[in-house]
Amino acid sequence: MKRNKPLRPSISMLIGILVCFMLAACGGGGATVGTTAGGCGSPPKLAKKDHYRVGFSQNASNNPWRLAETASVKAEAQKHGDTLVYADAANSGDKQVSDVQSMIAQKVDVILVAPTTEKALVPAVLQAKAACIPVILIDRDVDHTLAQPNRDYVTFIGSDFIQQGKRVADWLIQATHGQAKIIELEGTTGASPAINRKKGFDDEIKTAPGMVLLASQDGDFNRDTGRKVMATLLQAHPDVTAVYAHNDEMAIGAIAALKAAGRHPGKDVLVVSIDGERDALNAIINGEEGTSVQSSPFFGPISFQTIDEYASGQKLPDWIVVQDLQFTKVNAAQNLANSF
Ligand code: GYE
Repeated sequence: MKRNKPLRPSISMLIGILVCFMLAACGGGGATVGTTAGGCGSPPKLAKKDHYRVGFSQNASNNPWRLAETASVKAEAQKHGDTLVYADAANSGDKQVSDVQSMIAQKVDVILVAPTTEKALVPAVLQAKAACIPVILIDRDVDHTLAQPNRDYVTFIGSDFIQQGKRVADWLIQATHGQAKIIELEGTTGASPAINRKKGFDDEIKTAPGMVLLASQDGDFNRDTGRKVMATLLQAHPDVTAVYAHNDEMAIGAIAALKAAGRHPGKDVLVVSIDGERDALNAIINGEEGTSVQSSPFFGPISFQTIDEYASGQKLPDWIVVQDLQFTKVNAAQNLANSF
């Protein structure tokens, strides 16, 4: 009897600790668990080590851009002697959340996430924080009203998508002397590049009254979806003179749809897009595409450099901006060798 008394508080303490841990691991407590119970920093700190176990949650692998990004991250991990825990979410936000949860359960040191959409990955980002694991977002960002850099995650490394859209619009305004009837093929609804490439382009063409947006529809950043959406929109808008696709894959799909309908891409319909993949550079060289603004997929070196800087205690900016080139007839051929 006497011995039981002092034991009781420690059992309940143990249970308390266990519940806390479960909440943290399952993310039931969201951000508050990380900031109050965790005490590991906001965002969580990263202890300096010679080698890390790095999680990389990729959102899909069904196009050259994604494959190039994955290859870049894997190669750099190997170069650093780090262990990469890799998962491909196959375009599913739900799967990507559980991929990140699995990395949390495996207690990796740091997680690189390329989020499907701005909202879907927020719970996973907050759960990693609660479990004291720093997250670095690469290539796509999350919604800042729900999770913030330098608080819930370390930083976002990626291109300026608004600027990309604006650069495409500027090229098109010049090439058409400010007169075009445009179909826009949007990237995956809710993905940060889709939201911001639309904003950058749409805002810029408003500065030229002759630039008319006939239709704008989701093509899911996918070649065949782009082709199908283009074929449908072409029937409703046969007067189209320009196509703006949020990525090269959809542009290549649109070119196929235009040709199938007896149109002449590059002549009666100008096609412009973003990414700089090999097929688009070849389409520029053969005259079927006008321009592609680069969106570099080579995130390996910058991601692992950022991990090292963060572990050294360096204060990082909210956004590490990737600088992009622009490809036209002038430089497409000379950039083929570095394309993907
Ligand atoms: O442009 C596209 C890919 O998130 C920046 O996603 C990336 C975009 C890229 O599917 O091709």
